[in-house]
Amino acid sequence: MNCEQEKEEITSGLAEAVLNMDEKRVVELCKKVLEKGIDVYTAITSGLTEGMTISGERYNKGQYFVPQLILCSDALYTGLDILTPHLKTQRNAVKRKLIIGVVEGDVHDIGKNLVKVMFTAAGWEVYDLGCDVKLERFGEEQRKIKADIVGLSALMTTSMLAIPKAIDILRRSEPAPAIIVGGAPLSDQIAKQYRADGYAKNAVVATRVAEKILKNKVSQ
Ligand code: B1M
Repeated sequence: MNCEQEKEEITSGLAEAVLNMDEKRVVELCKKVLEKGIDVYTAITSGLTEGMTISGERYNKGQYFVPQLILCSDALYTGLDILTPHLKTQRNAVKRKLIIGVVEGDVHDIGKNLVKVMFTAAGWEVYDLGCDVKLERFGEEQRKIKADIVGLSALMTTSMLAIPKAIDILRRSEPAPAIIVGGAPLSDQIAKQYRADGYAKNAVVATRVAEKILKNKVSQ
């Protein structure tokens, strides 16, 4: 087996191990990622995250149930705990600040946690408010932290209705941040309708969306 094949096998093995709820295997493979100098970012995005995404799809199809999802997420977090400290963090001259949280009524925080990992790797200072965050809190934290961007996450068609309300609160806060939104029921179109500054389909593109918004702000 050549080196590329081996890297590919370890990465897809990570996805499989998350999907199979196999924490022991996740630990073994994460150690291999580090030993063999495999890109940690790829191992997280194409390995661990991919496994969690497929487990969600299995749930949608009625192939997995809540207990399996919880075990899959345990395996995902075990892997993130090992790999995240080794993620190459970009050193930026100016540290951008992000506040992120899942809106009230919603406890789905796996996606939000992955978005947080990506912003941390991109050199941002991240303030994580957690999940089921009372909407007023976004405004209160913004007044204290003065973030460049606030990220709002929602995973349900019911909880996403809180997003435009959170946006109203944030628009009235001083200084008003740029706002990005994400989560499975959202789309570019809904984000525009809610008057967010940007929408990110997944954790990988989220940092790019944020950087682009800030660049456009400067050039305006
Ligand atoms: Co629930 N759940 N769940 N759930 N759950 C969904 C969302 C659902 C679609 C399942 C279904 O019915 N098919 C459905 C919502 C239906 C709707 O829209 N109305 C649902 C439901 C109904 C519920 C409960 C109400 C079930 C019940 O109790 N009857 C309950 C809700 C509790 C509550 O929130 N008040 C509930 C509970 C749970 C668990 C606790 C068991 C668990 C969550 C564990 C946790 O997060 N700590 C869970 C899970 C795991 C899911 C599914 C299966 C998977 C979600 C996930 O983690 N995906 C989900 C169905 C599905 O999506 N397939 C479902 C993997 C993750 C990597 O992807 O979260 O999409 P995702 O994040 C992506 C992108 O969306 C994006 O980037 C991430 C990474 O690439 N992204 C952002 C997310 N946030 C972003 C923010 C950004 C940018 C990008 O910028 C700010």
